[in-house]
Amino acid sequence: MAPPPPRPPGPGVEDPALDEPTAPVAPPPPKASQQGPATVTPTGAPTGAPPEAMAQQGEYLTTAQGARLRTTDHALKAGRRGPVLLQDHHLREKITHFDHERIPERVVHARGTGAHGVFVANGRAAKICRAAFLKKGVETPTFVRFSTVQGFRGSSDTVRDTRGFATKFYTSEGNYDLVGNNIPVFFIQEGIKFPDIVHAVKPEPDREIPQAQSAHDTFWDFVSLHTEAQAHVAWSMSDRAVPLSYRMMEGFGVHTFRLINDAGETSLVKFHWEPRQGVHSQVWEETQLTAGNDPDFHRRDLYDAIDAGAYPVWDLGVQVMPDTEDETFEGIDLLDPTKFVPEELCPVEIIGTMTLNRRPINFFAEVEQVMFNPGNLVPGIDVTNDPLLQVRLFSYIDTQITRLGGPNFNQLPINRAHCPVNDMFRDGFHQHAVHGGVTPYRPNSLDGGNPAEASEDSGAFIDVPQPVASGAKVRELSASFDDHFSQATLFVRSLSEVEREHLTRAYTFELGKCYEEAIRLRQLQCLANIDADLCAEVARGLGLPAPEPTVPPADVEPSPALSQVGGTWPVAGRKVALVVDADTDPTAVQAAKDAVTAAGMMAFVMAPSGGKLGDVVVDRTFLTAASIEFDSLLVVDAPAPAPDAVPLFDAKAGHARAGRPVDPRVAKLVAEMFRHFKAIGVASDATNVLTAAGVPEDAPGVVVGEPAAVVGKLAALLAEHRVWHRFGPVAEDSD
Ligand code: HDE
Repeated sequence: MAPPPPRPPGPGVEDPALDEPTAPVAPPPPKASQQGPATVTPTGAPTGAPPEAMAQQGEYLTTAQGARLRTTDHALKAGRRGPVLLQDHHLREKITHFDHERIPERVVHARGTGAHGVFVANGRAAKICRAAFLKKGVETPTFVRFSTVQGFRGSSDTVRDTRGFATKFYTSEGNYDLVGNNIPVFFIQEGIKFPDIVHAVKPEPDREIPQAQSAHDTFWDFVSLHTEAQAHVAWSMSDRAVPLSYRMMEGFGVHTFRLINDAGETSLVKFHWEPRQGVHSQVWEETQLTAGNDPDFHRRDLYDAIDAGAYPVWDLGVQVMPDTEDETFEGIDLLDPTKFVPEELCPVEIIGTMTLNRRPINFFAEVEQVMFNPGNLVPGIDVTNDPLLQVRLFSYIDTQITRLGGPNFNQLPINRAHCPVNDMFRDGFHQHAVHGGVTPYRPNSLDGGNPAEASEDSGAFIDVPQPVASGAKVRELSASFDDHFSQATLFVRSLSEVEREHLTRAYTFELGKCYEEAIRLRQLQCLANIDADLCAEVARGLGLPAPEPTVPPADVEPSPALSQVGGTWPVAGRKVALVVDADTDPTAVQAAKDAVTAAGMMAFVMAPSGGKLGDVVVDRTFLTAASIEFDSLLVVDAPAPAPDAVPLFDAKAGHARAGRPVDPRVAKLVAEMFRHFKAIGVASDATNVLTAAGVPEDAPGVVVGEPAAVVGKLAALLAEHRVWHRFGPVAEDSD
């Protein structure tokens, strides 16, 4: 029988737990890789304190006022067994602060991940743009936040959605924000419709479901009624909306911007971020398994890669188009954000490179509190009259007033400019600056005339004096905005066969989740106007008739640059699982690991249980790892079933096929990776895992041999991302 718990000390008896104060310990220094942005006051003066001094200071626990505390574990009570006293000021400050820890999440793009980086300009933009940070060799600190759009802050990373790609450049002329997406077109042409599309895609208001999904009636109701959304919808149904990682996404500024050079000449540009890692996606079943296995998959992937030194790199490019009076290029209205410019018509010129090399010290302080604003511009970059962009210029400041609790959000360390700021804004909630002087107005005589107004020569931001069209005030758009289908057609016809198959399934899946037949029929009508074959295939899947087009599908030239399939990419940073058994020879494991690392990839040793094999650390166990985590797999040794070690898995199921029995979790792992088109390597004497998984030894992308030799072949397969021809010319992912 267990001994009775000790009695609490009686009245007047000292509690021994309170007798021993804890020994003083210095706050942990920030890791070298986690230094915050330079700390300056909002007037540009150094604070004199390093970033970490803004947080924990000294060795002792204190109140918010700095008084050292005797304990933070016991409230002040009227006697040991008595009520808690209102007098306990520390209890009240602690609970009050906790009560207010949460801030409103972003109304869109609530779920996100951020990292610090550096941008280095190659100077090629200097001929079109006067911005200092684009001059050759200039290095500019950056902070990037990637996000999903529709889900809540706690939603899963791998849902079908557009991804945000927002970059803050801390330039010497002020902060420049490029607040883009991973899809180059947008759902709506006018910002005034933004609340409507967001209401339509967010969980339906009666039951607040589904979470982070577009596969529901209100979304498809909206996009089939507002047919301008159809181009973006086509991208959203493609593999672009299920990226494998944030590292493997393109970014687009979406809108057309106006650049101005030192000679005062202007041009119209579209911004592109091109990942050196390639543009890669998950397959549909993989996204769904990931949402359950690791909802933080993209966040973890980014931080794991940075920690491993596999820093992701993007080239920044521009499509440069002449600034003509009608603001069109090759018949494309450059003010219409539902249109993109194919790279074949206007190539992307690379103007610099960004490397993300540092993760945040504190997620809330940096990723949650960072604010982006398309109106944060620097001399040389200006906006156009795109009616979506114009509304964004209002929204992003406005939303922070609620989200960050007042107008002083620019003073937060992550949002501060790294150049001097002298703005005459004063007071307001959460004012951090102690502004000197008496004249937050100008001109003034009392503060010696400070601050002065800059001229163009001293670096002033000058709005491009673009002529404004005269005419009546109207709530209308020009006729060129009426074409709602041709770019959807262009996108659909530019996909490879396997991508097209994924697209068809996505439409069929999403519309199949709608309850209202009228909505499905209306969207089929839109598909008929985009591409008759696509419409017929989706209609067949839905069991509905394919309608005739109301507008004949456009006769468009495909843009091969839009396909993600058919090239080769660097394999640096790709993840390979090394499957071993509890008694595998550690020398063989180390050799396989060395071969993977030498090829520039990341190796994860996966064994039946944790610990070490000889000197080799086990990174994952069969219980904790899942196929979705890895790009490829190498079975160094076939693990036998170990029923005692797998209490959460039915060890009797799954390994009863021919051959030596195999741990069923490994058979499942191999089967999933095979279905997901991933390259699989197997040691010559471990082919029974293939038998157990039902995978033919001679299937495409399955390599059998000595582990070290297999690694080279896996790397070559991985360079093409997936073995798309595994199931024949048209891919069969399993959904
Ligand atoms: Fe946004 N958008 N947006 N958006 N957006 C926000 O700003 C808005 C649009 C984008 O990581 C909000 O601070 C309107 C296009 C990104 O913090 C909000 C319109 C594009 C992010 C807002 C658009 C974007 C946001 C929510 C139509 C691609 C995440 C919180 C006129 C070019 C930024 C916030 C981050 C965030 C409004 C359209 C990209 C409410 C009104 C087009 C990447 O202000």
